[in-house]
Amino acid sequence: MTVHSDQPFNAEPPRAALVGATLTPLDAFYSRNHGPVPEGDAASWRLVVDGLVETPLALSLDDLRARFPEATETATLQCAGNRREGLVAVRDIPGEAPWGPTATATATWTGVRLADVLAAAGVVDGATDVEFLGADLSDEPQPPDVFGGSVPLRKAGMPEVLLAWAMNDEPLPPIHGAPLRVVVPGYIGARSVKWVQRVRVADAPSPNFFQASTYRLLPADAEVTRAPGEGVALGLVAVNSDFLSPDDGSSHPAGPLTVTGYAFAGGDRTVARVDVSTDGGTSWSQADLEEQVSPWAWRHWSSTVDLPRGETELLARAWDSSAALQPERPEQVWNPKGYVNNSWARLRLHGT
Ligand SMILES: Nc1nc2c(c(=O)[nH]1)N[C@H]1C(S)=C(S)[C@@H](COP(=O)(O)O)O[C@H]1N2
Ligand SMILES: [Mo]
Repeated sequence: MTVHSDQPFNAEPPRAALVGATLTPLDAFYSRNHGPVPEGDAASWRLVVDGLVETPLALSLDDLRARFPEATETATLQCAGNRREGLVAVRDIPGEAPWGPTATATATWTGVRLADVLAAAGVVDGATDVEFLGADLSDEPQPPDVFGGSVPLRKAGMPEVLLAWAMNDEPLPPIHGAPLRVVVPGYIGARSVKWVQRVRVADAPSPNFFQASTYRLLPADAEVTRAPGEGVALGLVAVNSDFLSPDDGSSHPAGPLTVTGYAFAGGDRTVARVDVSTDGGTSWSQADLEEQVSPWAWRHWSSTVDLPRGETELLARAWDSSAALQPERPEQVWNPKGYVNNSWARLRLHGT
């Protein structure tokens, strides 16, 4: 793992660790934290559901298992900071980790549907948003506060949104949010709140720092003030892709070479096509896409290219099911906090 920081723990695997597995092994799943992993014991833990509901609830894990049907979804998480290093190369982004292309991963999540829990509490008229609050205290906001965020009520009520206690059929590891985390497929990773202890139904987006002040896309010329409400709140993940193998900067005999990667599109879009170029985008060949295992999952792809002798920069670009194409250059998408670098993937190879 490349460890971007120890405290809080932020790490991503080498590209090679993601090759060949649509479901990411837990030891290769990136970890993104804004505070320390909270201590707590699962027996006394309760999920509070309150706000604009008829009947506020306080549910133990046993209550959740007993009162609601179990549900499973395969979904990709992607951090809004994934591939930030490509933006840092354009212009420095102080205070933000230069994540590579592997702050994204896919798991099969098991728990209960948030919609079922909201129905049990009874959402009242006038509700528009559902806020999730974790148990971890971050010192990024001043004064320090728990990590949180929200999604629109219409998304929260969709069957794919889970309160999950298992990941790839294993108990959810503490670093990934045990005893319970939210999983919001199609949205930036930040909305999938870990160690969730409160679900609050509201008539506005969450005022939590991580919704109101960060995870917002500011125009390139904006100053980072962290004043609430600036820029555009990130939600749906834009179409993106990158290479997984071979390694960036590696040498290979000139001639046929198989390259692999992933592509992902959020919202309710899926990946429709991936192209690879070895000549700077003059010509492209269509990559072979792996099966779509779930509407909420990435697709891995592979392509056998003819590697020229000498230094070559391979390019990859993906289209989603709305026919949106990744933008070409990181300069076009640079923003002061370094979110959502979905410019074309680039891989430097040396043909010998
Ligand atoms: N409570 C809590 N939930 C959180 C975070 C956090 O710091 N605290 N980080 C978020 C971010 S920014 C991302 S990208 C995902 C990462 O999930 P993972 O660490 O399980 O990969 O969790 C999200 N949920
Ligand atoms: Mo994130």
